[in-house]
Amino acid sequence: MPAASPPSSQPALAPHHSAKHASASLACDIFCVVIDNFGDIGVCWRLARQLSTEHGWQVRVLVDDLHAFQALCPALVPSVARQTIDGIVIEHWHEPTHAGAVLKIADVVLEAFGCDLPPVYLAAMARRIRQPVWLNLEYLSAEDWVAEFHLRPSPHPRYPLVKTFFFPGLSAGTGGVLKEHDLDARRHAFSTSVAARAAWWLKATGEPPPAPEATVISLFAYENPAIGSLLEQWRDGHEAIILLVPEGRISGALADFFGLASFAAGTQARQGNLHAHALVFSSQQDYDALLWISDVNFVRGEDSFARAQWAQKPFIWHIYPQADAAHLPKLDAALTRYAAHMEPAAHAALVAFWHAWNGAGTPDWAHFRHHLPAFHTQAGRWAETLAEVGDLAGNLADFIKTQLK
Ligand code: TRH
Repeated sequence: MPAASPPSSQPALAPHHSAKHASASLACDIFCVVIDNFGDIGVCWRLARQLSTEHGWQVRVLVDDLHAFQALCPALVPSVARQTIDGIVIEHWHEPTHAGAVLKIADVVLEAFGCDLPPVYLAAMARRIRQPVWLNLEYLSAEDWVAEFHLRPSPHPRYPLVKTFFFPGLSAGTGGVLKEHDLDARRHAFSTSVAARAAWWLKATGEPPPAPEATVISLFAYENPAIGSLLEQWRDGHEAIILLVPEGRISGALADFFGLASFAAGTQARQGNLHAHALVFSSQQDYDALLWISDVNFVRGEDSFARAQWAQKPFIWHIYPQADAAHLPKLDAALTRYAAHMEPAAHAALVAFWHAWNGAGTPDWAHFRHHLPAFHTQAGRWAETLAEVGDLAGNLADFIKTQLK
């Protein structure tokens, strides 16, 4: 517990929802700093939506970059400092000392990925009559140490507050990853509806669905030196490849390959057996359909990596690169869990391809392609294994209940 209470002559703050803490309608503030890309706000937004819709919490998201947010939530207006979308209050956290339009402390305070709470907010947390439950939501990692550190408390050095570390993970004893209650039902409904799939193709590419024998691949990745070789292999291979590329960091490589000025949404290009479409970067809710419609998914970072697992399709992960190659043990930890129990030849092909896509060697599509049926079986098996960990929002809500008793 804390070493000392903060010196303060200010009055204690009354909680929003004093008496009925453990009741359904908890107030929750999520603080998010966007480091880069879309994963920080992507995870926070998905969690916010789930806590609101499935757990009935009153959620507020304070985020420092509304433009990144708008990319995956098109209803958001970046110039508006405070707005409500789908029942969730969104505030532009415009400077580190800013703590929302009014200083209100929620029952549950989530700081995402180690961002520092505004000092004025932290001080008010300590003054609140009933202290909030304070969590730091960490980045996802499949490494063994995660279960050991999940839910570890960390007393604040000056305030009588305790922060708890909440670790997402892929194994028992961790917080799991986000999965909405209705996700499997939506996936099943889409995947079995000829009309829904045809409508998707028309909207995304302006074309009807491809021939059933074509292999459909979605490509969401950072810049990647291996892409040129892979595009050549797809172009020169024996099967028709339909490549679906949401506009982003890999688009420049597609433009170079096809000799185009850009590979902006709406562009399509063919060479040999490769037919590539540049797609609009969709809303976050619509991204799942791209994973469901594809036979193989290239994903990256954190949130799309998790969604690919729930999509139950073979996938290749471009892990977020870190200094000193700190990401490589994380890549291998994920492979160790995901590919456990695969037969050796398929296992070796998967490991080799993931490694090549992350900088070690040249990806061999024919080798990978040969094992697609095994990867498909594994994808379904793995989703069942991962579901046993429980979904992150549910695990988090369960933990909060234990703290508010
Ligand atoms: O954008 P990312 O590379 O984010 C990364 C990681 O989270 C990484 O761990 C973190 O350290 C770094 O950001 C700062 O990849 P990620 O996590 O998959 O996030 C992408 C989000 O974008 C995800 O929520 C899915 C969403 N998305 C759409 O909404 N529409 C799209 O068309 C696509 C392709 C993605």
